[in-house]
Amino acid sequence: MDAQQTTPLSQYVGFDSITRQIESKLLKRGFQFNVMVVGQTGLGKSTLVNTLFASHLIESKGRLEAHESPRSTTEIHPVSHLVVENGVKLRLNVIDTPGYGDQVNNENCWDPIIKYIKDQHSAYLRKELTAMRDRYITDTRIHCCLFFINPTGHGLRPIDVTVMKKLADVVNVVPVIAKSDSLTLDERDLFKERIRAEMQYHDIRIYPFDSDEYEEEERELNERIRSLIPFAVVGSERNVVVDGKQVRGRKNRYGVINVENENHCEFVYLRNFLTRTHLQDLIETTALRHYEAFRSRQLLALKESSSKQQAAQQAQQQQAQQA
Ligand SMILES: Nc1nc2c(ncn2[C@@H]2O[C@H](COP(=O)(O)OP(=O)(O)OP(=O)(O)O)[C@@H](O)[C@H]2O)c(=O)[nH]1
Ligand SMILES: [Mg+2]
Repeated sequence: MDAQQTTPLSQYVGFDSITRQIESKLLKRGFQFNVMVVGQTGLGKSTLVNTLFASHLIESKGRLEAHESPRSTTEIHPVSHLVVENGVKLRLNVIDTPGYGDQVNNENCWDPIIKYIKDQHSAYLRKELTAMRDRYITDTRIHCCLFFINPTGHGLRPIDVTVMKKLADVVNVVPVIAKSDSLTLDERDLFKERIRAEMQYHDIRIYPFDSDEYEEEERELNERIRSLIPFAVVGSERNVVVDGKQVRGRKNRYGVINVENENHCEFVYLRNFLTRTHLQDLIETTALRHYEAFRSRQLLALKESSSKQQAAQQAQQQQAQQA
């Protein structure tokens, strides 16, 4: 007898509603998104994060008044925030890091940052491997690392090349040109081109990656994003008034830079990219590419050490028998 029975196609089964089922489940559970900011000291990392997610996620101890002393991030500092938009929950973790590169000897100054990223992977793996694992593992893996480039107009510093390469091995790296209000539009375009060429030359593989798994449409979008990267951004924690409206901006002697104006800078491109077009893919790529690579390396090492242990035990037993 044929054990496999097929339902005639004329009979409606209803599994096509699965997309709605998945969607409503995902929406109810919400998304966990972890972003890290990395770069040289004083490039506006803390400021940009506060601009991106509007509310002051990172305690603003900023130099808002001239007499205040400048704040500086001194430790790796994760801040959690729950953002709700149209009933969709986004659990956002922002990991601010201290600027590097201002020491006489900058060797290995990136170690704590790389260690932090790897530690999140091993914490996840440990939870995955426990027999009584939780139904949902809290995800603290870094999904996106915004890398801040000094707006010198010249190019990348050797230390930036080193740090970016190390980061790209373990996390999705998205480079941005910091404080881009200090460049003219021509300088900015030239600088962007130069950075892209340098990244290619040094074989720094930044996000988004090209892969056959993407649909044609996604590949085209990624191609466009790659031609825009590094996003030239401006950050501000203060509102200024433009045409009677309050906007996020920076006011100087010559006028006002409206952070959200696409003619002024590419802040809006970065925000759309992070929150509208690539949020889910950044999360997925972290799991499928970076975490998977870490996981297989760890499991292989575990297997090797346990087979070494076994071999040693066998040798001991043999020795004992011979004695
Ligand atoms: N012109 C200009 N200044 C900026 C911009 N973003 C931040 N700043 C200023 O730069 C200074 C340093 O900003 P932070 O956000 O503290 O820089 P950071 O990179 O977090 O610094 P560390 O934590 O010390 O590494 C502050 O005075 C900011 O107001 C920008 O886009 N343009
Ligand atoms: Mg800071």
